This record gives sequence, C-alpha cells and structure tokens, in this order.
Amino acid sequence: MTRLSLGTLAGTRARVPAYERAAVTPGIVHLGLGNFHRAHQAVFVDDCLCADPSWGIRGVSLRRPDMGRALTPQDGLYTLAVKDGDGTRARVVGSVLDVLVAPGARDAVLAALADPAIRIVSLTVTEKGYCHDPASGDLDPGNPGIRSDLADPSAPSTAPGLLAEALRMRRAAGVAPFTVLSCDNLPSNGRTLARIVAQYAELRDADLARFIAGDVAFPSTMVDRIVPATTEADRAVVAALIGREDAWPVLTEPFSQWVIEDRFPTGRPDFAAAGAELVADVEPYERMKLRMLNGAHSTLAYFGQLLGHETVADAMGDPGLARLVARVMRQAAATLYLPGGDLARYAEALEARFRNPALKHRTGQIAMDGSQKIPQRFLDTIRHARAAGLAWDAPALGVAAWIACLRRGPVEDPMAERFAALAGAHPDPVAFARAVLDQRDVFGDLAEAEWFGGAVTDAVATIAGAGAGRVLAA
Ligand code: CS2
Repeated sequence: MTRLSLGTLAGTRARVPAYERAAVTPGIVHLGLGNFHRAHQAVFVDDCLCADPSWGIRGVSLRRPDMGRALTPQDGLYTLAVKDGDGTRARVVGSVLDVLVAPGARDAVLAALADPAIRIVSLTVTEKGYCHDPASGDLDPGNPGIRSDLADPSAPSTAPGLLAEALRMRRAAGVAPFTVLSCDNLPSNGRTLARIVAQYAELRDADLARFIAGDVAFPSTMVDRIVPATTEADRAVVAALIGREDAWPVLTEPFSQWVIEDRFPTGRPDFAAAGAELVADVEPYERMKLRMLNGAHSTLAYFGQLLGHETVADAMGDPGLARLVARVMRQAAATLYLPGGDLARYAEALEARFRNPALKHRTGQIAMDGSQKIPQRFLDTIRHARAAGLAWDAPALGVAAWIACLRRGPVEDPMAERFAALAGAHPDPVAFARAVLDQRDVFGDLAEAEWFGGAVTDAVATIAGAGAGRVLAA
C-alpha cells in the first residue's frame, strides 16, 4: 500500500489539511514528540495554521529515534483517528513539519531552539523528564542526566539542560527568549518548570538563572485527552480507513481540552479559535484534572493490574472498582474549588470516558512511573482532605494498590531499582509498605504521618493476604 506523504496526500480517504503545507514555517519547537502531543497540542496548532502559517512545529524526540524514522518519510504527516461507540473518523495532521532526534542531533536541536523564528517551546516529556524530586517539585541535582548536563552544559540531553542552554544562546545573540509551555501532568506545571530550569541554571551561572527567573514566561496549562499507545491493529485499521500506509497513526477519544494561562510575550497562535480556553489562572483546572481524572486513572491502573484487567474499560466493568473510582473522584472533588465548575458533572463525564469501549487504554501504560505520579494524583488530595476533616480513605487505597504492585514487581519506574531492593530486603508486606512510605522524595511530610501510614499498611496487608478484591468489597 502507498505510504502517506505530501506527494500521496491527494486521494487519501481522510480529512486533509486545508492550508498550503509548503507555506507553513516553524514557530514552535516541541520537546517530547509522542502520541499525546500528536493527538492534542499539534491538533490545536493544525487548526490555527489556515489563519497564520507561521506556527508550524519542529518535533524533538528526546530519547528514541523511532518517531523520526516513522514520520520523516511521511513529511511529518500522520493520521489522527478519533474513536467512539459510533466508529472512527480520520484526519491527516500537518502541523509537525519535521522530527529531530536529540541523541543523534543535539546541535541541530540547539540550533532549532535558538532560531529567532521559534517563539514557543512546548513540552510533553512526562513527569520524569523534569528531573525533579516528585515530593517537593525542586530540581534533583543528583539526577544522572542533570549531573552529566552540568559536567558539559553546552551538550545537554535533559529538558532543563536544553532549555537553559538554548535560552543562554538566545540571550548571547540578542534574541528574545521563547515562551516555555509545559504540557505535562504536573501541578502548576509552568511555575514548577520555571523553578526547575532556574535551579539548574543557578548551578552553572547565577546571572543566567536571574535572567530565566525574571525574563522568561512559563505559562501553566491543563491538558486533557486520553491517548493510548498505538498498536499493530490500529495501524491496520487506519490503513484500511484512509487507503495509505501510516507508520505511526494515533488513536484517541473525541474529548479534548486545553486550558492555557495567557502569558505569551512573544505571541502565540489563536488557540482560542481552535477551542482552547485561555484563562488568567490555570491552577484550579490542573488540580481538578490531576486529582479527579488522573487519580481515578491511577486507581484503575493499580487495581486493574492486581486484578488482571487489561484495559481501563475492562477495569470499569468491575463493579467494586468502579465504586472505588467514584469515591476517589468524590473525595478529590471535596478538596477542590473551581469557579463556576460543576465537579459532580465532571466526574460523571469522566466515568463515561473511562467506559469508552472503543479505546483500548491499557492499565499497564498508566501504571508506569508511579513514583512520579502518586504525589499529585493521591497525596495532595489526602493532605487537603485530612486538613479539612474530610474523608481520604479512597485515594489511600490507591496508594496501597501501587505499593502492592511494587511488591509484585517488576515495574517501569525511574525508582524501580530502589523499590526492587526494598522488596528484597523486606519480604513481609507490612515491612515493605513501611519502607516504601519512608521514601521522602515521594511522600514528603506524609512519610512521618502515622494516621496515613497505618491506613496504607493495613490495606497492603489485606491485599497481600486476601487479595485486592477483598479491599474493594469492604
Ligand atoms: C494517564 C494520562 O498515563 C497516564 O498516567 O493518566 O496520560 C491520561 O490519560 C491523560 O492525562 C488524560 O488527559
């Protein structure tokens, strides 16, 4: 079958870009070109290119060459397939102009970041890409990537290292700094990234750190769309649908939301025309999404893993688990305030999204990197609920299920080796749970809270003795 590319776009059985692709020039560099970006920000940008073709995206893969290998022969084009109960709608997205693979092309990446035409650098590098201490949100100076970037700051490989070096290069050349747009699921993601990059810069040059803290905008955003990893079956479905071979299509749900703090000194596309919400303060939306959607997701992921539910929709089919998920969202909602928002309706809508049977979202995908996710998804709810005298038992069960998964191992997590060593040293489930809860860079002050530790260790012991189903039945 013919491969998707600019030359074969005509005759494709999909909606294709309405703008003239050859006239599009780069205005954005995106770090972390994965499925999420391609189903979310790149689509918003695609919708803006008719009105202003100066905002094309240069995608950067920070770790792996696969995305470059897939998209380069396709001129950056890929298919977005939106699935729900009624079927699948396909569209070819043209906003990604090219793909740079950082490990092999670091100088090209730095040159792209330093290019005066680039006015926004956006990121989806996942939680661990921030090289931070998950509990405090501060840069972790012991992070191996940060240590190697500090040893040679002109050859960085981490996101903080690349941003700091590129901002230094622009300043030296008299080019205005770009706006840094974090699109990861972290609380106050813009403010957090600003602090991390300034802390990194401080370790190399205090003057650069002052410049970054004072002169660079890091607006916060809340991003939301459920985007499973692409499977072989997805590739076949898309090929049949559009009549072209696409090496890396992306399948997603109809829902998409982007709430953006409107702070772009060097300009931005008209994101609002593409459906984004531009607001003065994003943080209430971020907290809502992290504690409700992502908290529920992680609950489904860890219990799903323990109970053998392969996908989120399967896990929602377990009545005990669906009840717990509803409680996680209710207890989280009680800690939140969203001006004009209806959190009960939000929870209902989330449940319907989780139940979308057309979306094969694997619980194993969400279960990854728990050490980086637990603090904002569960622990913030628990702290706030406890301080207000409200119930917090449901998110504590999520924490217990995570610990039970760590005990079962192996897990994909930047702290996996540490957890495996703890499991080896503590065969007893209660002792292991205590040892995990002692990890201050995950639990912060909760490492000392007996009210919390007692509840979690009891639940871990029940899961180990009678199974996760028993916890859900209680
Ligand atoms: C998920 C998120 O993998 C995960 O941890 O919880 O990627 C989730 O699908 C998105 O945040 C939805 O917007």
